[in-house]
Amino acid sequence: MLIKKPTDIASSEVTPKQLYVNRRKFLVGAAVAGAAAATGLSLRRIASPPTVAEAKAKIDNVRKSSFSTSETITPFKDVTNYNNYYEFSTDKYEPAGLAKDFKTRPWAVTIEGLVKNKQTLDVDSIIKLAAPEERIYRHRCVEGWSIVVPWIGFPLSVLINKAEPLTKAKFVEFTTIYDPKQMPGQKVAVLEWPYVEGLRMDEAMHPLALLCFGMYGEVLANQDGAPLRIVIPWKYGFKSAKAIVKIRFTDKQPVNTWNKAAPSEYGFYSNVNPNVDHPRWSQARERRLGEFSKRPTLMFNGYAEQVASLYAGMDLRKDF
Ligand SMILES: Nc1nc2c(c(=O)[nH]1)N[C@H]1C(S)=C(S)[C@@H](COP(=O)(O)O)O[C@H]1N2
Ligand SMILES: [Mo]
Repeated sequence: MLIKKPTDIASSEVTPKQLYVNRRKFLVGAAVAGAAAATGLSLRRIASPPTVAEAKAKIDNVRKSSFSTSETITPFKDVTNYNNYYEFSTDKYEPAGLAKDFKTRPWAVTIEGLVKNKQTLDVDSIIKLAAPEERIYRHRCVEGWSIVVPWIGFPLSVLINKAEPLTKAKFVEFTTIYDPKQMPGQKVAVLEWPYVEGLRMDEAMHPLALLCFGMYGEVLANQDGAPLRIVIPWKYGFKSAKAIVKIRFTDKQPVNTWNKAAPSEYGFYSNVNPNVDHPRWSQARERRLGEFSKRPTLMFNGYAEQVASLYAGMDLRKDF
C-alpha cells in the first residue's frame, strides 16, 4: 500500500520511478484485460497463471446468513491469487505460492489484557464455539480494488463474550503470527512486525464483524489468512487482520501497523468512505476484481444502514 501504487491512479499523480514502472505493468495488464473482456475470462486469470490451489477441507453444515449481499461472487481463483499479505510478499500475486506450505496447525490464540478469562485457546476449539455461517461480504481494499467473498465464520462477539472483557476494556487488538522462517516478507522491514490491528469494542461487538476460518465452502486459504482472521466489511481491507495469534483487550486505542507506518494515510478507523480521499488518490470509485470498468464506492462499503450509528457525532474527516 505504501510502497506500491494502486493500479487505479493516473501515472500523472505520482512521480517516483518505481511507481512509474508499476504503471507500465498495469498497462500491459489492461491490454490483456481487453482481451479478457472479449473472451469473458476474468482479468487476472489471463494476466497471471493461477497457482494450483491446495485442496482444502470442506466445511459442513454451514448456515446462510441474512447479512449476505446478493452481488456476484468474485471467482475463487481471483480472490486466492491476488492478495495483500506483506508477511509473504508485497507483490499481490506471490502470497498464493509463498503461503502454500504455511503451517496452520497446531495453532494457539492467546487472549489477554483487560479480560476476565485470560487464556490460550487452540484454534480448533475456537472454531467450535458456534455454528459456521456463510457471509457473502463486499471487501474493499484501500488501494481501490474490491471483491465479493463467501466467507465462513461466526460473529466475533461470540469469542469476545467467552473471554468476558472487563468494563474498562474499550478496544481490542489483534496480532498476526511472527514467524520469519515461514513468512519471507517478515525478513524485510517494509512494515513493523508483527502486524497489529485494532477495533473499538463496539465495532468488534457489531454483528457484522466476523471471526473467519473459511471461504467458498472450504477451510480458509493460507494466503487469505488461515487458520483464523477477522473480516470487518465496512472498513478498508487492512483492518481485517490475518493469521491471528493474539487478541488483547485494552483501555487505550491500539496503534495499528499501517497507522504507525503512515499516520496521514491510514487512520485507526479506516471506514470505507468515498467522500474522504486518501492523500494520494481518490476513494470515490473501485474496481471489482475480474471486472474492467469501475463502480462507485459506497459509504461504509454499503453497510451504512447497519453501522453508521456507531460513528454518530464523529467527524469522519478527522477520524478517518
Ligand atoms: N497479517 C496481515 N493481515 C492483512 C494484510 C497483511 O499484509 N498482513 N493485508 C490486509 C489488506 S491491505 C487487505 S486488502 C486484506 C486482503 O485480504 P485478502 O487477501 O483475503 O483479499 O488483508 C488484510 N490483512
Ligand atoms: Mo488493502
